[in-house]
Amino acid sequence: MRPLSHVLVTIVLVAMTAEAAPPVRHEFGRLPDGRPVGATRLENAHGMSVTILDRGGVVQALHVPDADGRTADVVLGFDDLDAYRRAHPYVGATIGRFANRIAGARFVLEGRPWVLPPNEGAHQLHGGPEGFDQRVFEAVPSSGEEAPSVELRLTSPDGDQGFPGALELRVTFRLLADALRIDYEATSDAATLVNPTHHAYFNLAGEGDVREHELWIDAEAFTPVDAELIPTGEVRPVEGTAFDFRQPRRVGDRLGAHELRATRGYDHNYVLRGEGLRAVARLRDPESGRRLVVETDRPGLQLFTANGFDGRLLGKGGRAYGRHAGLCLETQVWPDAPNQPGFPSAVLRPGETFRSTTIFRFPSD
Ligand code: FUC
Repeated sequence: MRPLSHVLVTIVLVAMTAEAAPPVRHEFGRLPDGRPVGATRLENAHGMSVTILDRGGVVQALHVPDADGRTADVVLGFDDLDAYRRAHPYVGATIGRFANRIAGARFVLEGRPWVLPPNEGAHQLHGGPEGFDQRVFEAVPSSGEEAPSVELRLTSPDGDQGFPGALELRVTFRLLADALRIDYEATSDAATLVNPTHHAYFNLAGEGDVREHELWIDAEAFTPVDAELIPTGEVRPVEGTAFDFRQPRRVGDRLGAHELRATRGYDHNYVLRGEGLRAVARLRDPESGRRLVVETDRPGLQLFTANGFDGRLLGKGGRAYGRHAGLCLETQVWPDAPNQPGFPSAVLRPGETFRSTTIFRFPSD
């Protein structure tokens, strides 16, 4: 017989934790060599759930209720592993080592030049031809004390995609009461670059496109780019341009502006105000009332409005993803930082631990 106090403690503990269901693991698919790829589903007591794939650290689905409790899947994605293995524009993926572009796929670090395999013309984009979006991470699910989570672990060997140093990366996805929190942690045995991000395409309506979504970005300036999307080094005020989201504006309002002609929409880095973990962007779908607040400790945010989508990309449930079917809010160090003297640093040195947090919050009030 257990003492009554023990039984009572057990009952209280069960009652306290009854809210957050433990993570559920399932097989999402198999790689050509037969290796299974797992998925972790996290769920909270407020009607939210998220599915995270071991391959690519992909957020495959993210269900969020609106004010009336109607739930929609607010990220673009695919139904099966084969679709993720085919070429696609980083849909829902964890990006590393270096998000966005490194001009000429080269940089100098501590006086030594490094040459990387390019994968966008002469440049390297999103970590190279075999970036972290294509890796199978080790998944460690946890019920957590307050929120269920899954930690994805990856060892990126010395020389991986041309980068120096063996990098140990941990990305923890945690489902809070009203948010998906992503924590990155990395160490390296040699000086290297680290600039991970998350490449979810959000659509708060769960259908159609995001032209009617209202967006606010806490940035007075952005980093203009050349024809190959490489920053010119300039930091330009958003005032009087199509880039100005200091007051909430419909995403579609200025998509036809001359400044966006070359990119056919937004594909630009914002210079975020402030420091530390702070709210940097807000997105709202007027139809459903669903809202997203992006909080991050990063200095930059890439707004990408799925400009090249043309309906040929078939997503979940066979839905054709057309132009502006979703938008990315990629928290990051500014693009090409390693080659731009005035830009924030992405250098990680041995003995240091890189830590960074981004929260995608869906306020319910
Ligand atoms: C964003 C953009 C790129 C690219 C990719 C799929 O990060 O900066 O231009 O199209 O997404």
